[in-house]
Amino acid sequence: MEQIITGNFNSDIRYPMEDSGNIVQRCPENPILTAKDTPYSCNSIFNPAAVMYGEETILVFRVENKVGFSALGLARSKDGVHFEIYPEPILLPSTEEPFARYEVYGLSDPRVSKIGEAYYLVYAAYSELGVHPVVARTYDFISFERISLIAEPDNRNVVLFPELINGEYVRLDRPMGEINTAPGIWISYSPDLVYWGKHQFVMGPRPVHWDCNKIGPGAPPIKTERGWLEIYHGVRKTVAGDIYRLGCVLLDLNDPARIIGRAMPYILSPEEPYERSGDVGNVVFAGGAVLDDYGETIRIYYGASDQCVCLATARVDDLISLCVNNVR
Ligand code: BMA
Repeated sequence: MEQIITGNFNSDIRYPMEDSGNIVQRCPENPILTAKDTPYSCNSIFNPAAVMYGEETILVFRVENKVGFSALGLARSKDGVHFEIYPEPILLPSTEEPFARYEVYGLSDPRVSKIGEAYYLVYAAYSELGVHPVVARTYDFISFERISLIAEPDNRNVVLFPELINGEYVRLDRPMGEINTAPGIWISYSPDLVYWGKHQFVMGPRPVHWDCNKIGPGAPPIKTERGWLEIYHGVRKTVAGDIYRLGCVLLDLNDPARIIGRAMPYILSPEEPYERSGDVGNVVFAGGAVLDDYGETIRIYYGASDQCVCLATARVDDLISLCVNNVR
């Protein structure tokens, strides 16, 4: 009797089973900072940048006040888990041109990179003209010198590599536009942090995957022997709203536009109550990562549900294996 086959079966079709397992471990004390810990009035603190400052870990995070505007706050810690918050926000929207007109609606999503002896803070400035990344320099996290507005709108999630590569400053960012409805990560180079060029597309969302609708740089790239480890965020849109997760990719040390490997599964997904619900539920959003144990482990600082500041750790080798074993 003739067999009736309904549908097309193709033995080449793969069902990927990669899993990041327990590579990334949440800090049991999460959330490590909330609005209740701030010495000033605010609605929420989240999306922290992180950097080592001598023996201390410094976080610079987004503070949203009760009017709905954001500025940047700071916290410091000797053990990387217990933080003391500076008595007032450290950076408010500028009142001086040429920056003031681009910052009227507030500042968000900072990242910090130490390059040489200076610390460079990059944040997203909001105004009716759109969202622009601004870079500022500091040596003490008390006074900041704004250097430049480094892209036209709309562009966000700029991370600076922590050293010059082939004599140039290098950044990853995430431009957004009308035609490209699935925004991805680009790279650009600069001799002075003011003039940027040699823009190149690095990677985009992957169809069907957890990062299928939008991706953006997360923490500034971490230098490892095998390449630059970049922890990025990926968004999947669902009928119930967006889900923000974290993934990782390894970029070539000498030519960071070249991908060595990109992990297939996410490494952190909203799971805990503080990640599932908040002002914007189902969001984990990393802005900084620092190395520990002579480079063997990494501390990832992230915002959860646009509400609070959290910490997770991982072994660097595990993240690298996840990237290089899943080249697709
Ligand atoms: C992005 C930014 C982030 C925020 C995320 C989730 O577009 O606004 O600051 O954490 O959305 O709401």
